[in-house]
Amino acid sequence: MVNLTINNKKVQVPEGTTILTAAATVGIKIPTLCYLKEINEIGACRVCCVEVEGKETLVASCNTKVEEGMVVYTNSRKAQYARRMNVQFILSQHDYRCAACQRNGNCTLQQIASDLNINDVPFDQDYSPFEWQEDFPLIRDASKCIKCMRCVQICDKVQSLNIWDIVNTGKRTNVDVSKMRKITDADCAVCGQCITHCPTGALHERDDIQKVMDAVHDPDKIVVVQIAPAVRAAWGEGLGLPASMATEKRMAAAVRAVGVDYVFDTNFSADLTIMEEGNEFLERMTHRDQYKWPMYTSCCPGWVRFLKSQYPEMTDQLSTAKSPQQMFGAVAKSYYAQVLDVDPSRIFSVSIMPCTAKKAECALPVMNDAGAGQDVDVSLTTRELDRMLKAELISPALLPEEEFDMPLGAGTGAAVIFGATGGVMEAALRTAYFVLNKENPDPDAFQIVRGMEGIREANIEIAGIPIRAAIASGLGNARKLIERIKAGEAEYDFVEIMACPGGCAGGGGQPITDGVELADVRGARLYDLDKKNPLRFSHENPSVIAAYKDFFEKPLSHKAHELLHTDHDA
Ligand code: HC1
Ligand code: SF4
Repeated sequence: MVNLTINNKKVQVPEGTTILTAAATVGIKIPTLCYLKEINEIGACRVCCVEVEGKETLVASCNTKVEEGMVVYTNSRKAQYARRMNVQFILSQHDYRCAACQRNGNCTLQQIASDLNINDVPFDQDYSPFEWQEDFPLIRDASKCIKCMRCVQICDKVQSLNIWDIVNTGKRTNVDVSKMRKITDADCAVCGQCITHCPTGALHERDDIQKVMDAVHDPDKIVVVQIAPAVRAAWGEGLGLPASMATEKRMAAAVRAVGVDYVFDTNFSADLTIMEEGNEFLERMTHRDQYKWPMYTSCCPGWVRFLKSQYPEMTDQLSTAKSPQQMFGAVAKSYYAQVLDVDPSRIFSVSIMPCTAKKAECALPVMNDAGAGQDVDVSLTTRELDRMLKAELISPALLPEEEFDMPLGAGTGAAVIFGATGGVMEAALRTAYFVLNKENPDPDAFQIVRGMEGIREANIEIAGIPIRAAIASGLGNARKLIERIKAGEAEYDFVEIMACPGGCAGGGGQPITDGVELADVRGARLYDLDKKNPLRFSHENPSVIAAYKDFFEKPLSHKAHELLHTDHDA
């Protein structure tokens, strides 16, 4: 143990602890800006600087280790002066027109400037211009970048894609796409993890709210909205609603209050996905020799983009089942248009997703199988949902709860856990058990696949058939798993991969809570919703049963292939 004093308080911490962490153990808060625990501890912003007795210069507390007998002052005159000056320097290179910024009210730089009572910047403003390919779902606004390096490190260390790098030198130093590429030429998965870890508005999603509102106000359009499983676990965060208030039914009421025509649930098509993907897996198992193994889940578009760019030779190992988002879109403009007895071209299909990659997925040229334009016209993130509700002056706290519309608003507990890592696997195993044994298992029989570790394995036996399963979340973990498979060090039958750590609960489109990872808390909410749902098996979803009876006939039918499956090579 190491003994030191911080602000005259005696502190004892293990060797190797940083001053920042040591101070926190005795309740002393040091402001930080570029710091991201275990990912970015580079002391670049100098906001966490502190004075150490005997040292001439101030030190960054986030990456300076404690020493025996050290005497630290976190808020001496000198430290305070330097900290304020550093923030003022950063502001002088940042376009701080906060009122017109997506992160207004949720920006760490804005918060620190406010906390430090900075009300003027005594230096000339000099920031990089905003230049970007506007149509890409992910936007970098160089005028807001503070060179903290968090995005560089997240994409490199967690997602293993190295999309960002430092460019230029001197006062023109900035962060941009690495190797002088355009973002459209890089292998960005559009996972959005760099967005959720950016402390300012330098990275954000393309805002598509206006497209939705234009459709809402177009009398010829029938606006049909689907809401993804993981959105319900997080939408209240961006509005300051407590979890007890931010229920699924209040979310349905709030979205309806925007003026859309129907509020449906992606849980419906997550159940449909299980029917198609589960049966596809069993079909591949029956003709084992005709396929390469393992079969990979295909519902996460960040993961699909990753596989296609990093391991294109494995593309045919993806399940051909579309993601629930895309299945829903195709159903809305075919089966549901038929139910409503309207021309499918009148349907405007909107998804609300915890995800930025869904914006890229719905725009893929092949995602138009219903023959009425793109099957999903616009995909909004959870953050956009929150901003749209605010802009439409809707106060969810004042709204009574309402049901989803039917029939596409019915979902089971198996569907809602899609939003947590391991959930797709668990839902698929529940239904595979039923198909093979003609009876349901205990709904919690496969909870061995749950958890927050980045890579997990499970050996399961169903009706005497061994299934070797693996689950990974985070693209760096996906890469590790694939490399092991390629090297022959591991063999699996079925692998679930989600691009974001913790799955969609930790998605790149979720509300931003800087410095706090909430994927596990949100995931626990989804497991709770599963437990409370009277239906916990995808094959028991009454609307899915009706859709097969009235329209699709059976899983993997000709019509199902046409509308619910895709060719990932196309
Ligand atoms: Fe997901 Fe999915 S689970 S990908 O994380 O398969 O976005 O929530 O909607 O499509 O269902 C996201 C979540 C979501 C799809 C489903
Ligand atoms: Fe990297 Fe994901 Fe950001 Fe793309 S979206 S740059 S893959 S972190």
